[in-house]
Amino acid sequence: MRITRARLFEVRLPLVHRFTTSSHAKSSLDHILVELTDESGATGWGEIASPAGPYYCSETTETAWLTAIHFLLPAVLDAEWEHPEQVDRLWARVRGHEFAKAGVVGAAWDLWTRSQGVPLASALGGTRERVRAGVSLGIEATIDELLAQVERQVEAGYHRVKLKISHGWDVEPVAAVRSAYPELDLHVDANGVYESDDETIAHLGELDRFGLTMIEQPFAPRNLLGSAGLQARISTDVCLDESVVDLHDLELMIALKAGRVLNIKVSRMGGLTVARDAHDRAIGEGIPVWCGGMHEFGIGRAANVAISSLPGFTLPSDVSGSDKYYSRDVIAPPVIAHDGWVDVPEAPGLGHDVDLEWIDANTLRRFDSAE
Ligand code: OSB
Ligand code: MG
Repeated sequence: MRITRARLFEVRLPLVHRFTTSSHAKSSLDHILVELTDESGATGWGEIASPAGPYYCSETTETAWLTAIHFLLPAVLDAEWEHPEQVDRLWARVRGHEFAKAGVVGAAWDLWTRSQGVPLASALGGTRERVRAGVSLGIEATIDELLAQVERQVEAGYHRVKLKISHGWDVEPVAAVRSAYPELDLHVDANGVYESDDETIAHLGELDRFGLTMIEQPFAPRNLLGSAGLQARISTDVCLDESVVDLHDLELMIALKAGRVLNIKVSRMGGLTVARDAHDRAIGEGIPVWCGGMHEFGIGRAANVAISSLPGFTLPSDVSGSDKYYSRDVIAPPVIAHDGWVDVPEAPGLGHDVDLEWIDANTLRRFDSAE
């Protein structure tokens, strides 16, 4: 297969509900959609879901835009490959920029699976017909507002609720949600905001009494030793997100016992191929995995549904329906959750049509390798 043309669309969609994490707040998102065309004229789509600012990781929309145009697309244009697994090798010399890589390799997987007439999920090794969805709730202004959000998502049938925590917004909101929902599958995500000193470790240990499914990314991304220290002292499972961007990080997590659960984000790990390999490795170690989200538009969201259909994704993934975040998505039909379940499409590729008209109407800037 040979890519003859690549287009990028930087698209802005407003969020239905403002989202606040330990580092920042946002009410609309700008993601870059990648369209690759092969010599037959067939197309495939991927999504670069980088946040705008360098707060989750060092990438930004701007760095992804430039990296894709100057380094990734030139590496794939006119190169010959047989299988999307070979695409990462084309840019083996490019360090980092996982979100940008994930968008381009995602388009290659969609294009290739469409051309083979197979669903993306089964090409990746997926075995489930539907996947279990959970939701992630941001930091709210008050505990009452948080409880209202939890109520809405539990009523919608979601199987797990994750709460963002930070300094001054941790034990109290968790206690309130737990007392209102004693049986809820509940977990927390700190996005690396805490220091791994003894006092903080003791403070996080207070969360043990709430029976949380996990505490996600308590410390800074490179602080795997701190995470191992916490895991040794608390009974709740520690889950890593930002700390694991490649397979070497995963080996480090395993060797150091830095956590017992892995959040596999397709974007953070540089795309579907690495995400699948991380899943295979984690299964071999008995580490349960789930797919984390980056508030993807439908293209990235459909890729998350596909990877979540692999057998090791035994915990609910961040694959809530498009409607939780966007009033109209860039794919048709949108991703839909029924009672907290999302069906894995049987149609080839991502299994959704791209809504070019809506993409066009919301595009801030574009790039076309043919121009
Ligand atoms: O850590 O999981 C995270 C969103 C932006 C940055 C980091 C994270 C998140 C989410 C999104 O929690 C959840 C979703 O996409 O459903
Ligand atoms: Mg996280």
